Amino acid sequence: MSVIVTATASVNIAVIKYWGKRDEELILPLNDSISATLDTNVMCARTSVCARPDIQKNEIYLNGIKNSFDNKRLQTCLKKIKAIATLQKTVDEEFLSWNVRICSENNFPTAAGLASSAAGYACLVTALAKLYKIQTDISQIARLGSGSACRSVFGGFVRWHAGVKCDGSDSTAAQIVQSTHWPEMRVLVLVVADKEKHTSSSIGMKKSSETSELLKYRVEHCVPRRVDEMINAIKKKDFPRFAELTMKDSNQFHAICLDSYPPFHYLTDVSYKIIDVVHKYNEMYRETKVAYTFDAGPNACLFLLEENVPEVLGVIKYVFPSSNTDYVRGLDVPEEEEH
Ligand code: 2P0
Repeated sequence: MSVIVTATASVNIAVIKYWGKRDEELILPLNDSISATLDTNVMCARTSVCARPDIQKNEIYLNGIKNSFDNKRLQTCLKKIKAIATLQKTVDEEFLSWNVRICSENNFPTAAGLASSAAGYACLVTALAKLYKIQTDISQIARLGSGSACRSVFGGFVRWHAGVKCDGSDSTAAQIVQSTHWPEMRVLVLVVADKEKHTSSSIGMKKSSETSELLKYRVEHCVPRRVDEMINAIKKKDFPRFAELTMKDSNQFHAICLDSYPPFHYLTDVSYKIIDVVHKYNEMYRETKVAYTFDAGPNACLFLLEENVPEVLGVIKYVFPSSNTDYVRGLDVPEEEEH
């Protein structure tokens, strides 16, 4: 006897960044954040979980390679879901006592620093919730795996409410609009480097929370206003406003990294070149047609409308003649129509 379930979850790209925790154990953020979840099959994780009485110990395989299950965040997610299943009596006790074998795969290069943990944990938690048939807000459980994972539980544009409670029960994600709301929106992912980042997000956030005055200012004065403006821009499909807020928020996040002490940085010369190219392109048209955003690494995500994709790709090819566009994928674009 065995039970197998499979789930998928996609990478999300933050347009209002999450940076800094008020509680490291419960992964509670200092501020609300907003992201776009890429459509299924574009850049996603696929996880199967098998429960069987003859599995001796819990096991996890990532992209076909056996990893250690001795991972606190992974164990927390499994424990939490089993505890809810026990409480809700959704499955019998014998089934709950069986160990699990988890197999997770990404359809994009894990090493490229493209937020694989967000899609991975969102997918894992979705699969486990399905296995144990629990009915609950799973974004809160995905958050315990990796903060930004709570946003990948939903499609379209998503807001992670920081919440105010100490137990984290109001720190949860919610969809702002479905992915069908803005069908012309595209994302180009420019892989600048596929090396491991030198300062992990968790360590970087801790350093910034402890030392950056700019982070305090951002949390109090900038994010609340930007979140409202961003939601408005998304709902009205106001691309220039959306784009300006996205770029300013990315720039502020990277300024906070430099304002931390000792400072750290994620952007490289190539990242700065991309920033310059985007601003020059927008200036040429006297209109904001493309926006960049960078996470905890040098890779750029460009947001733009579908009608501008061919020209922008041409510009990228011109500025970076050796670039390979294999990994350039779009929001809402089915897999077979890669650019
Ligand atoms: C974001 N990042 O909003 C921001 C922008 C990176 C830069 O969320 O410690 O991997 O697991 O909560 O979720 C990366 O942080 O960190 C992140 P943990 P996570 O997407």
